[in-house]
Amino acid sequence: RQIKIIGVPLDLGASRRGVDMGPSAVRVAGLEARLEALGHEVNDGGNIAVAIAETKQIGEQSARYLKEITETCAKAAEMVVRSLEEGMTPVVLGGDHSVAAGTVSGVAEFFRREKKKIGLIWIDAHSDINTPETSPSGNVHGMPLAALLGLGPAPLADIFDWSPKIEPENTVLIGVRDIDATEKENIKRAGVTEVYTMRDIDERGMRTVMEEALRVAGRGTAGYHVSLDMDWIDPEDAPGVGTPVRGGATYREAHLAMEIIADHGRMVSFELVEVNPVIDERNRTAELAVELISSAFGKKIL
Ligand code: DIR
Ligand code: MN
Ligand code: MN
Ligand code: MN
Repeated sequence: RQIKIIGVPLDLGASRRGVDMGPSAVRVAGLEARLEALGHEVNDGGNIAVAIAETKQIGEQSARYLKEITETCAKAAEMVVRSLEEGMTPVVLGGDHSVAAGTVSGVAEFFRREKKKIGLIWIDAHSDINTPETSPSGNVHGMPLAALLGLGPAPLADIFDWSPKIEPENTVLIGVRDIDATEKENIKRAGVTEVYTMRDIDERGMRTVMEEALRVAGRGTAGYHVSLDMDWIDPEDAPGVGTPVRGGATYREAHLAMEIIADHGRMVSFELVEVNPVIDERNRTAELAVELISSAFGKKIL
C-alpha cells in the first residue's frame, strides 16, 4: 500500500496532559521504517497544527475546548480526504481520541462522493459516546463516537455539513470495559448493537469476536476505518496511555486482532490514539503501538 502518516498532537480533549507528544513517540519508535520494511511506500505528512491549552479559553465546561478541537478535526478530515484522493491509506496518530471525529469524517466524506458508506471498528476500553449533556467530565475525548453517530456535539458531528457519518449497524465496539451509565443509554439511543466487551473476548475468544465484528462492519460498506485507542490494551503492556483501565487485552490478543484485520484486507484507514509519553516507561507503549500498526498492515510471524 501507499501510506500517509498524519500526526495530530491534540491533548485538549482529555484532562490528563501529554498525549500531544504521542505522534512524536510513535515516530521515534520507528513507525515509518517498520512499515517500509513490510513493502509499503510511506509518506509522512507531518503534524497538523493544534492549539496549545494555555493559550486558549476553556469554553463551555460541558465540552471543554470544543471550538479548538473542532478546528483541528476539520483540518485532519481535509487531510484524510486528500490522502484518499491520492490513493494513500491514512494512518492518523493522536493525540487524544477526539481526533477520530475528524478522521472518520474525512473517510466518510471521501466514500460518500462514490455513494458508499463505511464501517467503523472502535477498539477502546471506553465507548466514547457521551454528549455534552451526558458527559460526567466535559472531556471531548469521551464524545467522538457520539459525534460520528449524529448524537452530538453538533460542531463535531457537522464537519462537512452532514451527519451522521456512520450507521449504527456498521459500527462495532471492541474491548470496552469502562462505560458510563449515561453512555449505556446513548448506545441504545444510537442503535448500536454490536458491542463486544472484554467479557465477550474472555468468553468467546478474540478470533470469534473479530471475525464477527469485521463481518458486521464490512456488510454493505466500502470497507472500514479502524480506530485504536491504546488504553484498550492492559496497562501491564501499555502503561503510557491517557486513561489506563485494568483488565484489557493482552499483548497477544491485541496482535491477533490486528493480524485478523490485515488478513481480511478491507481496512480503508487506520488511527492510533492516546499514547502518553509523560507516564510511559522508556517509550514502550509507543513501541507496542508500532508493532500493532505493523501487524494491522500485514506483518506476519512466518
Ligand atoms: C469518560 C472517560 N467516559 C468520559 N472517557 C475516556 O470522560 O467521558 N475515554 N477516558 O477515552
Ligand atoms: Mn477512546
Ligand atoms: Mn479509551
Ligand atoms: Mn480517550
